[in-house]
This record gives sequence, C-alpha cells and structure tokens, in this order.
Amino acid sequence: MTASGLLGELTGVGADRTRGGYSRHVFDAPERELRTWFVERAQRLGLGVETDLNGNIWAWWGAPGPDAVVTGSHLDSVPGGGAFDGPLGVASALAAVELLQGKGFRPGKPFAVVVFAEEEGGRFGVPCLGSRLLTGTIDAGKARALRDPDGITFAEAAAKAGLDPERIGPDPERLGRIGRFVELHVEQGRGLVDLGSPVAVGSTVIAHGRWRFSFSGQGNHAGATLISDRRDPMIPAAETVVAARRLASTAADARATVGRLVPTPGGTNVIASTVDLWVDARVPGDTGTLSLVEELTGAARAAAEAEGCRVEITRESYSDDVVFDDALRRDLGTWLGSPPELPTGAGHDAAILAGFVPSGMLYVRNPTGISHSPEEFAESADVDEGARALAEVLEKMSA
Ligand code: HGY
Ligand code: MN
Ligand code: MN
Ligand code: MN
Repeated sequence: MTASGLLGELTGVGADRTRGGYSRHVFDAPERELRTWFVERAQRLGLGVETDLNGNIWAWWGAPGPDAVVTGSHLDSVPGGGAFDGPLGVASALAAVELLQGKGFRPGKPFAVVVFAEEEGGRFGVPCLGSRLLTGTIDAGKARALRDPDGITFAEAAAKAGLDPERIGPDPERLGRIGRFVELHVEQGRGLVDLGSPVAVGSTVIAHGRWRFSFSGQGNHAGATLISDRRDPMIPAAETVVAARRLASTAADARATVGRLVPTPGGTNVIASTVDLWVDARVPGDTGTLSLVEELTGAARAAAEAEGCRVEITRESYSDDVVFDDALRRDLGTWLGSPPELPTGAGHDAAILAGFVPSGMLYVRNPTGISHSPEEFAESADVDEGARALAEVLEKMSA
C-alpha cells in the first residue's frame, strides 16, 4: 500500500463538524481508532507491536534491540487540524517498510516504527508529551496530573486506555535502544514550493514554549455595572494579546500567538470573573523566547494592575533551539541527492529526541504552505515521493 493510499484510509476519522478539519487527541475516540488502524497495518507487515508505559506505540521489524533505526511521528492533531501533520510521517514509515520488504531487503540492525502520544498537546496542553516522557524531559508527576478541559488527568485517561498510571515516566530501556531516529513530516510553510522540490532535509527547530496567563477580577452584570466600578479581566487579557503581537513584531524572526482564550463563565451579558489565555512564543536562539515572554509578563502585570485585576503566569512547556545531528543531516542529504535543507518554526518529536540520540527530519512539500488548519495539503505524488525517500534513507541506515 502506498503512503497516499494509507493516508486515504484515515479520511474522515475525527473530522470535526463544528471547527472543520480534524480533532484527534490522545486517547479520545478518533485517536484510539487511529491507534487501532496503525497496529493492524503494522501487524499486516509482520511487525511486532507494543504500547509502552507512556502510550507511545512501537512496531518492531524483527526483535527489539540496541542501536535500532527508528522512524515515525504522531497521529494526534491540533483542534480542527489538517490531515497530514503527524499521520503523513506514520503512513510514510509503514509504506517505506512495505517498499523495503517488497525488494527483499531485511534490516541489518533492529528497526522500529514509532507513534508518539500527544505530540500536539491538544488535550493535556504539553506538546510532545509522549517523547518528553520517554526521554524524561518532563516530570512524571507533573505529566500524570495534567488536566484536559474536562478536568480529567492524563493518569486517568491513560488508565482508561489500559496503561498503568503509576508507571508513566522516563523509559530509559526503550530510549536506550534507539541508535538513530528520522521523522518524515509535512512541511509547515512554503519553503519547498518556492524551491520547487518535493522533499527537504530538516536542519533546525527554533526555541519555543507555552505560557498560561490567568487574569482574575470581579464577575458582574454587563448592564448594571458602571465602567468605573469594573475589574474586568478581559481588558488586561486583550491588552496582553495585542502586546504579544507588538513584541513579536519588534524582535527579529520572533513569533507569538494567542490561539486560545477562555473567559469564565463566558456569558454574553456577564463580565468575566477570570480569563485564561495561552501564549505560544517562538524566537530563534537560546534567550529570545524567554526574554520576549519576560517583557510580555511586565505588560500583562501592568495591564492587570490598571484594571484592579490579578494575573498569574505559568510556564507550561519550553524547548531550546535544536540543530539536528550534523553527520545524519549530511548523510540524508547525500543519500537523497542533496535536496534543500530547511529550518522550521514547528516543534517535533524528533527535536525532543535530538537531545538524546542522533535525529533528523525529512519534509514533504505542502503547496498551500498552511498547517494546523484544514487547508494543510500534500499532493499524492509528493507523498509517495517522500515515502520513497524515507525508504531510501532507512535502507542505508539499517544496512
Ligand atoms: O506546535 C508545534 O510546533 C507542533 O506542531 N507541535
Ligand atoms: Mn503540529
Ligand atoms: Mn507534527
Ligand atoms: Mn439577568
């Protein structure tokens, strides 16, 4: 089955009728359906499948072992996301195995396809949760206690999915098996369109993090409360949204986004008592993101004080700049006839693993250049070209 054919099997799973696109979040019904699809497809290729203590799925071609060649990505999405971000890398990995098996290739070293859990953080708020747990780069207790919008903890959701919540945490045994890791991913920008190439090699991932700003004031009646008597948390929240854009516009190559803002109680005729918003900040380099957020914190505190409100700011996740392994990056380029190399502002599990094992990425052209949106796209011809490129490099890595 080609990668485009495998992807086609996922059409409609988790389609979000209200927001458009796909909403597939760790351990929810659509994501569990994708897990079942992956296990079934991997077993059809004769791969041995196991779900690890953090909900990541490993499909081994032959016996698990050290110095393994591992490829894969994620199946979960952002709310209302596209069809390719994540599943493209998983479908291409399965298609690459089938291509290699079809030509009679057998890996000369342990070989696995992996699906990481909750890469988008769309349910529990921390991106790359599965790969952070695998590598021990998130405190296990903090991870277990993460709550989704309905108040369900990750531990409770994991238990319902059949995991032992007490075992959630670092997995040095499985991490220790990985020799090198390559993730194929749809490009989340227009680089390849402008360069006229179907595939690129990843070079860097810029630093990025997520902060929660919780503003609290006095809930009250929208009609019976004079402006002079208000302590409306929506005001400093709105000023913080605008300040984030202003600060990101003045810092080189910076990005700051507020895509999620939740007033409580959320009535049209009600002055909110609290407003929570989340800032996604990303600036290349090892200090830019943190200093942008520091300035934003000052602006938020001043705005809150001016309105007689309080604000509490919590860092929910942060990742430093990542440069992918130099030797692997050069090998990927040589093996694929020197395709373009692309930096990215998008986070990936490969960037989490890069701190522990030589990791690299391949990108597949996205003609719209749009991602985290139903408009995310990749032509079938490019999808299948990407799977062939992945098969090529995996064969070289596991010979
Ligand atoms: O947010 C990101 O950059 C990635 O899609 N998780
Ligand atoms: Mn994404
Ligand atoms: Mn992704
Ligand atoms: Mn009333």
